[in-house]
Amino acid sequence: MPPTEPILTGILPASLRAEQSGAVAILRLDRPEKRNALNDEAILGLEAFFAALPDSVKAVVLATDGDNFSAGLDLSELSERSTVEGVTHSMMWHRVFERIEFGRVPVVSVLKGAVVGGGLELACATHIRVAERGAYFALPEGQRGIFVGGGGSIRLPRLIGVSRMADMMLTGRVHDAEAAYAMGLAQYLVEPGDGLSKALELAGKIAANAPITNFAVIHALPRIAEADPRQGFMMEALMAAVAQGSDDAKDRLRAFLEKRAKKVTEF
Ligand code: 1HE
Repeated sequence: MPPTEPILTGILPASLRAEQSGAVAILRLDRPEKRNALNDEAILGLEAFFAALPDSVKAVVLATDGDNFSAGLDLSELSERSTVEGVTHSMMWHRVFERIEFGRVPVVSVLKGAVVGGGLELACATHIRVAERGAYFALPEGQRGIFVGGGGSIRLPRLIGVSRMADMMLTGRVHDAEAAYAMGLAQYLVEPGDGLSKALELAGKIAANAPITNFAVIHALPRIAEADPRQGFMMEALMAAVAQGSDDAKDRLRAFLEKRAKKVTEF
């Protein structure tokens, strides 16, 4: 792995820090004493990070300090909020998480310890989730008398279905990493402590893809998947033509035909 350099130090709050290693940026939630509970400062810090991402970054790893991914919404900020403030607050989370999901580069998250409430919603806004054994997944909103507000009702049912999400919210059910992996909450399951290295390995591969392919996977694929199939087929055809027409695609296809590229089994 290339050496890491701190980046964006001037714009990140104390609860976040970022470094860059080659074409991969590592953003860390750094408030372990509060289990990386997400206060407004952290959410706006995430937004600032993705807005200011250097052009040289081609993939991001979202990791955390301490033993947990995130305990979700910082409950100490919740109690005095009016209804209107509550709507505005939720819409702020939506804006920031959309910036992650529909940003410039793919994001790989490293899930360990608590992946709870808004922490799980944040994880679901990333593109690839690597879960360490020992991670646990829950939506305690039901028990706290609140509701998800970070896009969870949109993103979680796509991954696990409405019935499993309803069960988590109604009963407070906690899923271990193995169950979460089996139901599709995470695409990778690794041993405790191996999450960051796996995420960096994956981010390195992603960063080496043609930018047009990463763009298509982030921006076109989810829209096509949710479109009326008649529109979807057309969008797919157009996206395929745009990608195939790029110089990058032509170079890569030529490299394969001239036996200079890796085979599928060698990636
Ligand atoms: C917090 C938070 C938090 C911990 N907001 N301060 N999320 C929840 O309902 C989860 C609430 N947290 C917990 O159930 C537990 O903290 C955990 C199971 C995640 C971790 O337990 P543990 O034993 O490792 O830590 P702890 O001793 O409970 O917490 C350590 C400190 O972090 C403690 O503060 P301290 O000053 O007493 O040391 C906790 O108060 C603090 N802490 N979690 C504020 N969440 C957009 S809508 C999203 C809606 C939601 O996310 S709802 C789910 C909220």
